[in-house]
Amino acid sequence: MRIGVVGAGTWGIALARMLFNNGYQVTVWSALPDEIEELQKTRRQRNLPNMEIPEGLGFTLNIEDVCVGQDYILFAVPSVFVRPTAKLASNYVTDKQIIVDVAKGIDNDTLMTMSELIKSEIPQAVVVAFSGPTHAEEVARDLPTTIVAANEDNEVILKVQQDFSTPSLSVFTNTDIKGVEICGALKNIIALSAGISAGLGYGDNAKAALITRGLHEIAELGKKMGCPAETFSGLAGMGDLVVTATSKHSRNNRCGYLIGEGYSVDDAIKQVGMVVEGINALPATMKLAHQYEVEMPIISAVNSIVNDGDDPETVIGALMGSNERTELSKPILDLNYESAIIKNALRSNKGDQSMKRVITYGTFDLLHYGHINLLRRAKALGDYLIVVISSDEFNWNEKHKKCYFTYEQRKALVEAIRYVDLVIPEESWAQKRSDMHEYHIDTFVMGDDWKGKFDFLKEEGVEVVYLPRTPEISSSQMKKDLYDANAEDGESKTNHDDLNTDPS
Ligand code: C2G
Repeated sequence: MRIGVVGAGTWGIALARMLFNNGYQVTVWSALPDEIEELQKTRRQRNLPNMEIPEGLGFTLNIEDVCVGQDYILFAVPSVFVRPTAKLASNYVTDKQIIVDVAKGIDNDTLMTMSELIKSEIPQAVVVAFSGPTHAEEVARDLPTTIVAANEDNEVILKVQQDFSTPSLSVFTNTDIKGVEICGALKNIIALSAGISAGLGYGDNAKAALITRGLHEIAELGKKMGCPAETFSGLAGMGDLVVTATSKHSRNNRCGYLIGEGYSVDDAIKQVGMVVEGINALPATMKLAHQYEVEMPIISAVNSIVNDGDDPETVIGALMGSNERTELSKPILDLNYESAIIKNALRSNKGDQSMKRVITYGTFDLLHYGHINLLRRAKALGDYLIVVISSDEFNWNEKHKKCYFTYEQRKALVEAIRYVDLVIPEESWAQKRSDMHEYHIDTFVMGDDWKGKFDFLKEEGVEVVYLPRTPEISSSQMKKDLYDANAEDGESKTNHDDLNTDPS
């Protein structure tokens, strides 16, 4: 197996050594003659002084040598050099040759991820993102490490998993390459924030908060970009974020620390002496947040410190008082439904296998998603749902409602809903008490527009639950909207007729 490594930086060399020791023929390319010369002479990478570069590991200044005839090309250049380097390599890459990219970042001009950038310069290649909690310093010492190989084609990442796994490197696969790369790029910014916080003298509590809420911001952006949530709680997300934001090895963390201590951004970068990808990723990330309309308070805070020169203490302090502070991301309707499912599951786990029977009442005319939300959550409160639908007579005599659909039609519609087990007619207000006994009801449910009206049913030994209505929809609203729309339509039709009078 032959592997060409593009880039002789810390990570490129650490991986090259690992792959060479795994029995592969490995050649490393750099654009910098003095870097190659130093590596060949000292057999050391300056940031990995304790790691010996094996004799058989080759070096070259000719990019053709690390492309032609290689089973894999490993792209390990800093994000800002990915495009020019890919341009350079594109003539030597053959069709479907696999490029494994370890550069993390977002291209500032095009907002492309690194794999998209490489693909745009080398369309014939298959590009795999290789990203996870992988400090080069630890890989250099063969310490146990995990990483994710990501590409839409599962066959490809299974092949990479097989060829790149070693006794100390465990490769996981994930087809969500976009999510993996967004994580890899943005976690560096959160690591900066963790460093700034520590540099300000804040403790682990603040660090944990920044990591947790920082991951939430990244996941929110990813969700808007269509990425599955699992990626963000996975190795490329949570894993890489923890290792970057809490480790002394992390340049982003160290750079942030110096900024928190009061160094200027430029001095902090100089002091770190290596590329700080979190700073490079800021402009593109702010554009993405704007484009996808995602609130990213922590990333915006880092941006204002790094790029607007705002005072770190003031900015981080403002984060604590940020307005939106809830962890409830789902609409309340789903939360009720899910908590009821969990309660039910717990009940059945406790061996309480008795069938829990739920009942609800309504007209259900012009069936809409507000009704469905109600029925779905009612069903979640038990195992069997009975829906009592107002008969035509009851509606007219008692509710003074003229339904669009007859009882039979409304019954057929509601019976077709997968949450509903039985539909019976509601013929009087008074039948509820007896219904509770006749149907052995455990729980009575109504939308909270009826809150309090049926509490008396507790005397019949049932639980009374009022669930939040779906606020924006109602049958009467639908009738009104349809009426108004028809009225408007009628007007426009009249105007239209005028146009048609001219035979020419
Ligand atoms: N609902 C809802 N969200 C909406 C509209 C309705 O949650 N946007 C709920 C109501 O709160 C009610 C059920 O859906 O629990 C049925 O609503 P209607 O058909 O309007 O029933 P209603 O006319 O309120 O009749 O004896 C009780 C009556 O029969 C209830």
